[in-house]
Amino acid sequence: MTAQDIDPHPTPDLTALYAGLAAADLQPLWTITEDLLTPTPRPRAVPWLWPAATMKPLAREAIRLVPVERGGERRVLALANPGLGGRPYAVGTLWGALQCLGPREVAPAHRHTPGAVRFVLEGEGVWTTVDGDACDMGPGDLVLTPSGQWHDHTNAGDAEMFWFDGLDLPIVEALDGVFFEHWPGPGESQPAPPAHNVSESRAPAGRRYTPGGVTEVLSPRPAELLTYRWADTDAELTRLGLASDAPVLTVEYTDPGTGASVLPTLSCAVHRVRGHGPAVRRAGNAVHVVFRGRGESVIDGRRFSWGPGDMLAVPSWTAVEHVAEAADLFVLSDEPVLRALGLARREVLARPQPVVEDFSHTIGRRGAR
Ligand code: GTQ
Ligand code: FE2
Repeated sequence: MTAQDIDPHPTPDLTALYAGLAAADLQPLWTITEDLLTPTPRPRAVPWLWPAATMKPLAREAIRLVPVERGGERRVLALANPGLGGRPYAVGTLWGALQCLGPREVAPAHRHTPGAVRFVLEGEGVWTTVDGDACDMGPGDLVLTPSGQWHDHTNAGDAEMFWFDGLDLPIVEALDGVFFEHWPGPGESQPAPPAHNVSESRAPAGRRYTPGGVTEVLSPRPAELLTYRWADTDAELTRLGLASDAPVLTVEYTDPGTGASVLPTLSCAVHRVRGHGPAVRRAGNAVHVVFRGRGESVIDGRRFSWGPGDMLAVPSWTAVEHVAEAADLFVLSDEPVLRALGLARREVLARPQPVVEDFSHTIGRRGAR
């Protein structure tokens, strides 16, 4: 609603008022309220899918052409949601990316205030050193890099390595809280750690997974446990699956020391899909990463079909439903932030959504997998 709409025949005084406001860097709420106080969230990010079949050949070319050294830094392909006007964000509040390392490559050490999680898609012989602890990475493992902790990535093997990176960078940026530092040396990496996976053996005894999702806890301290193994995640889902006949099972990774989400800003979970799930929408954004299996999702009326390594943007308050015979999706969301601020909302819709646009053959199946 513009001033012109409100009053199509303004008096000279009224025209002068609007001119005076603009000249004084003031905006009258009555002309802008509909874009600000929307009845429901209006994310600029759109439902989207990045196919592995498109990303992986480009990642391989990047391995061939762009060395990972100071200057090249990390070899990361950021998901840039087409609704976000060129910003390198998967959805409004979340960074999502495909990171890859070639054989024998090391990505230089650094630290930053945004927190990160890595969910491994394929490869072996790689570790991320987090404040001196070398966290080994294998397919399906989740490795945390909490805010402010030094980290570097080492591929000691002969294979290429691919993983999903999730960061709260857009949230920290919105708070004008981004700080970044290169490792001061000596060398480009932290000293070679004497032992690997120390955080796993020293972690508090609490539970590492919560069926459905963790409760209203904001973690009071950085996570001590930095790695969650796929074998444990899978076992938890299998146990849950035997006790339930729901078409979608969910476990959220849990900080065993506090019972909270893995990072103060980020929730990580896995959906095991084994049927036609309900249409669900929640306030807050998410990125879903296919780890295993093939299936289809409808997000706000757009249908996408997917397979291993594909990544999906699920913007705030868009209804999402998944259909698969047997598939595991890693889910990254900003849920802890909404919970901490009393803004969390979730709704299960009564029936499946009508498919308005079918994207399953346009972007879901480009090239060979
Ligand atoms: O691996 O440290 O996707 O600093 C974005 C920023 C990964 C990393 C990203 C980062 C990293
Ligand atoms: Fe980093």
